[in-house]
Amino acid sequence: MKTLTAVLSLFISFGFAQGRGNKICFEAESAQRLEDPVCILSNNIQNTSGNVISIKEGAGNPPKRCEGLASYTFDLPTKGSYTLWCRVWWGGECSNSFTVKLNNAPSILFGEDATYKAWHWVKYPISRTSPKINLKAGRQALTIENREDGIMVDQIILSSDKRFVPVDIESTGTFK
Ligand SMILES: [Ca+2]
Ligand SMILES: [Ca+2]
Repeated sequence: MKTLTAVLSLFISFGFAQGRGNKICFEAESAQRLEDPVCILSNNIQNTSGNVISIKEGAGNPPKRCEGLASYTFDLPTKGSYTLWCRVWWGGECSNSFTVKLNNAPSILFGEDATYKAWHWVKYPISRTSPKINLKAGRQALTIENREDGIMVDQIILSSDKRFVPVDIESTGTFK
C-alpha cells in the first residue's frame, strides 16, 4: 500500500509539473469596448462575480441585429496552445452561443451546449480534434461577437494548462 501511495504521489506530482501553464482570468464586464446590443447588466444577478455582459432576449440576433460586441485587450506572459473558458448563462437553444475573435484569426463559434438557465463554464476547443488556439506572448485582442440573444457572460479565462478546469467563480489576474 505504501509503495502504491508513493508511486501514485510521484505520478501525480509529475503530472502536475507537466500540466502547469499560464492562466489569465478577467471579468466579462471589464470590456474596453462595448457595442449595442451587447451591454453590461448590474442589477440583482445571482451567483456571479460582480456584473455581467448580456444580450437581452429580443434585443439581438435572432431576430434582427447582427452587430454588437465586447472587446478586450490583455497580455500573455508566454506563447502556447490555450483553452478559452467562459462562465456563461444561456436562455435556451436559441440563446446559447456567440462567436469569439482572437487577434486576426477567423471567428470561433463558442457554446451551443445544452446547459440552460444556470451559470456554468464552457470551453473551446471542445475536443482534442478541434483546431487549437495558438497564441504568441504579448498583447492579445479578444472580441465576443453577437450571434444569439438571451445570453450572459460573467468571466473569461485563457489557460495553457490542459488540466485546469474552472469550477465556480474564479480569482481574476494572471497566474503562472
Ligand atoms: Ca443556438
Ligand atoms: Ca463578472
